Amino acid sequence: MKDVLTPKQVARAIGVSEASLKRWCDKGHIPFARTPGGHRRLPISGVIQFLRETGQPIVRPEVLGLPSTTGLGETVIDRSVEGLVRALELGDEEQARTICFDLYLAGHSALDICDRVVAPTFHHLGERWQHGDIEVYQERLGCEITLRILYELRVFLRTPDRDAPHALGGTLIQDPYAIPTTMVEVVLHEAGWRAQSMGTGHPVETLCAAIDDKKPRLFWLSISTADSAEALVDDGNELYRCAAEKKAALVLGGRALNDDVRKRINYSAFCDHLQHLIAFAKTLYTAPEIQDSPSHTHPNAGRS
Ligand code: B12
Repeated sequence: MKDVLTPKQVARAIGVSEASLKRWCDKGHIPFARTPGGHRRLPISGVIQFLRETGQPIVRPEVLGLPSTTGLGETVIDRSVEGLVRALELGDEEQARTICFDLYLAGHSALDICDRVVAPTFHHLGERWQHGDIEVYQERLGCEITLRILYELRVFLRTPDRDAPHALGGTLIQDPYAIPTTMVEVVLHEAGWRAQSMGTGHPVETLCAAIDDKKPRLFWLSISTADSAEALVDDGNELYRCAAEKKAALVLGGRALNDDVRKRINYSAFCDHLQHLIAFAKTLYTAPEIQDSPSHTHPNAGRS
């Protein structure tokens, strides 16, 4: 995946002349920076936002680093789960990327893709593994592919403002589940936060050290598994103490956070889904509207 593109590359990808492309840049439809030599350079995130908002077809997606089948996938979110399950079971990375990126290009949010496509896909894969229908390697390969897709999706999103609040999070020491904490990072980033997942497997002391050092406005803990409810309650309360001291909101979520444990932990918010997290995060910070967003009509509209 290329982070920055030339006008020529983007023009080839969408099948227009370089001159038209440069004109759209100069009119503010696509953001760009100039090299010291004065050449335009277009961040992929701005190009993707332009394509989403205008519905401009992509004729050569591979030029943008997208799967060559981009545009041929499912754009109805609820029908995508089945296809993604199949693609991940087969280890078909290009197909899995096509499904996720087509949904995003069709205007679905990363939030919806995570909550309504990726999470149910993994719930299905878990059931299929439990019933002996798929091998462990298929589930694990599916995780690796999905993590790569989430990192790519993050590159497509608008870069948060420099002064946007910082969010930090991860999982505790016995919890190896990487997808949920990565998804939290992606959806907070989409909501305009400077969000960073620190990954999995942290002793609570180092999470507190991170809060001390980085002073995030929001700290999330994703809890997918716990060896002992007692240890989880102790760690959760310790984390809340550290977060409260630094005035960070502590948000908890994850499949292993059952009612019994939750009632014994202090927290600022508890969320079943990422959608709830974003609703809560908006009470703390709402990203300003983009001033120079491209027009919602096709840039060729009205031209012969
Ligand atoms: C992938 C996977 C693994 C991988 C994870 C690899 C990786 N790098 O992440 C590995 C190989 C580690 C693994 C291991 C095991 N697994 Co496993 N695994 C799964 C699987 C298929 C997907 C997990 C996942 O990523 N789901 C996707 C996420 C996004 O969905 P989610 O957790 O529901 O998250 C949503 C919400 O909870 C919420 N959320 C989550 N976190 C947060 C955080 C915040 C802040 C917020 C706001 C919201 C939020 O938002 C998300 C989106 O809507 C699940 C099936 C399932 N139902 O999830 C089984 C599953 C969890 N595993 C299971 C089992 C049994 C195991 C093993 C014991 C297998 C074994 N015998 O070795 C081990 C145990 C490992 C351990 N230490 O605990 C069982 C657990 C059963 C139970 N009784 O709880 C499950 C349910 C499969 C099944 N159906 O039997 N597993």
